[in-house]
Amino acid sequence: MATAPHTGPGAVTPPGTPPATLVISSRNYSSWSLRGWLLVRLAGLACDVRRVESTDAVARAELLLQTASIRIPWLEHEGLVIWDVLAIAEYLHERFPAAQMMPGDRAARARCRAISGEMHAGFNALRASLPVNLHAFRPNFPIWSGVRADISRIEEIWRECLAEWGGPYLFGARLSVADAMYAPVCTRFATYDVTLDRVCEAYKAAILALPDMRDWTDEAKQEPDEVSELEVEVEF
Ligand SMILES: N[C@@H](CCC(=O)N[C@@H](CS)C(=O)NCC(=O)O)C(=O)O
Repeated sequence: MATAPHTGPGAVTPPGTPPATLVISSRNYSSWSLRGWLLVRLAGLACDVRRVESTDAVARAELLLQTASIRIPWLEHEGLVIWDVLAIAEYLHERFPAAQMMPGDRAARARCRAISGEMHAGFNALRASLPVNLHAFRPNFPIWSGVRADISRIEEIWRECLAEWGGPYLFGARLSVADAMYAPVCTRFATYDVTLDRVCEAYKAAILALPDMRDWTDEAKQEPDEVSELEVEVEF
């Protein structure tokens, strides 16, 4: 399903240029799609968004005709197909340096890459136990010890960045790739009513209040599909 191209104030594509396309799956359930979308918005790239159903066998076969990887999201831009959100982030940062998607300071940039990589590769307990579900609100959800360890580590990462770079975002006043990487964690913390310390709570609130997050969430709430495996209900 395509939506209107992004032509907002940050759009950098010259008029008349065919827009890029970001292929996503569910807005409600897909953390990776959300990250891809935020990265494109950070870059200010005018972009069509095409939503595909990757669990459908016919759709999967069609996808494989268009990209070497079945992984979603992927970005089509100027004849290239780029998949994997870190690759998309690095591509956009390189192609649109004026967007300053990474911090200007070398040490901050190194930290931004390190914590983005940590999110990309880890936090498996959190991912498995608290799936992204923007439709849902599950207060008093049981948080197992492995998930608690992931939450503690995320709070530590956020606290260090917010203390060192002054907030309100991880690297100061400008949003970065790292904020896009952790944005779905903020939605998880909201969905499962995870208690955070004051500093982390303020960061979560700042991310969830971003206009792009609100736009994405509004569209997610209009998506009719429900994936029963992800509608976790724990019984005691
Ligand atoms: N690490 C990948 C993860 C992408 C990913 O797992 N995407 C899921 C959808 S949210 C997917 O494409 N699943 C289809 C499949 O595994 O066949 C990234 O950075 O993009």
